[in-house]
Amino acid sequence: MTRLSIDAERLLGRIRTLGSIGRDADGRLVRLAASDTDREGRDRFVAWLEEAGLDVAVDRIGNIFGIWRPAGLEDAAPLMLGSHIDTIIDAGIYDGCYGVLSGLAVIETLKAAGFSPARPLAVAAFTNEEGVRYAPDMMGSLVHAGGLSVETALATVGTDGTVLGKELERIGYAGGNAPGFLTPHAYVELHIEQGPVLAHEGIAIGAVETLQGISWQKVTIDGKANHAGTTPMAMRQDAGHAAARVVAFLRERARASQTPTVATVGCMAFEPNAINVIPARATFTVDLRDPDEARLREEEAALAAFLDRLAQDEKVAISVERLARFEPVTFDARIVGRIESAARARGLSHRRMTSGAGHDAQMMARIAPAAMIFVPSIAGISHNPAERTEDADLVAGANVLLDVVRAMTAEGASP
Ligand code: HGY
Ligand code: MN
Ligand code: MN
Repeated sequence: MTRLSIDAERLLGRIRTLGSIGRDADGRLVRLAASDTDREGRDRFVAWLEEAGLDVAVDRIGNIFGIWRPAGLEDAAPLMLGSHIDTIIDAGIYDGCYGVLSGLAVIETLKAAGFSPARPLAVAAFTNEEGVRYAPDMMGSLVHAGGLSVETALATVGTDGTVLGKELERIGYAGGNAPGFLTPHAYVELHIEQGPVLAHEGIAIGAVETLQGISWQKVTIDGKANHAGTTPMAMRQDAGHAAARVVAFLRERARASQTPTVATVGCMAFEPNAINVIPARATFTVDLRDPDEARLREEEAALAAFLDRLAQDEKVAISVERLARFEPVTFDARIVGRIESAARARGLSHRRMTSGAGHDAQMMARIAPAAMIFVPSIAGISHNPAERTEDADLVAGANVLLDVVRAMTAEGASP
């Protein structure tokens, strides 16, 4: 089988073009789910799908699919590639977009080479993978996998008070297809690692075999506003101080645990948020993750117990809202093996690994054999405008994806 390669300049150019869409006045890349900038990115992606001659389909949660259905294969379940093109606030240009655009590049390369796949090929851009505006994250793929009803998802109220369904209508991506209308035969996602492992070890390809569990909660602490100057320390019900104790508790516990547990408080707000008023209310988010489900539950229980003690101690009221909860996932060993073989055949160093970040593959693994391919993130940086991956690594990852797809869609191949 002659070796094919993707059009590197076209892929790299598209990553940069998409990375230029959605810059705010300060030059930050912000394409939050169902926002105007998300629409611009979506429109650009759809235009590339149409140029490639793919069927374009959008479902009710706004997931976009580009589908290549060779004649005679119209009804066969596709091999699906994909990721997401929504971003966090002040994002890098590779997170999600790299996997979506590489999936498109793979399909274009195979079409142009006259390859006859044994099944259709599809590339997906899932709605709201990041979960920054609407929780939970990986929402579009979760709905596609049947883990969340589309009605519940569309009714989600965002951090800005908007309703997701109304926003999707407003930006023209409230599609007509029923969620899950396109059940894949298998799903493979290419993504930057977003962590330090591959870069630190000088390895080119990650064959991702597991993905850790994720627990997202919103905590609200209600104390009592009072004068910052006149209120003795012993008489305070200081919601701000109580919140700070939670941040310290989580970090110290995770660092002392000698386990892969990670804990992050990424958002925090005080009310009334005035320099000379003891905070009456503190609201913040807790992101807990662990590859082991039992340990993740232990961490959730330890936080709950700490909050109970804290409420007594600080004379505050504490309430918790669950925003997302996903158990760890094990990917399909056969596909992981194909990723390793493809890397080896191209002379690329590779290793098996787990994913610290959540991904759409985590949801798609509920309905089809799935796995992921990672490429190195320089200095392990991501969710940061300094996120970067060497062009050679980007191209190598896309070519490994190409080879895995060819192997998986050869006549008679199983995942
Ligand atoms: O949170 C995550 O891991 C992903 O970026 N949504
Ligand atoms: Mn991502
Ligand atoms: Mn991300």
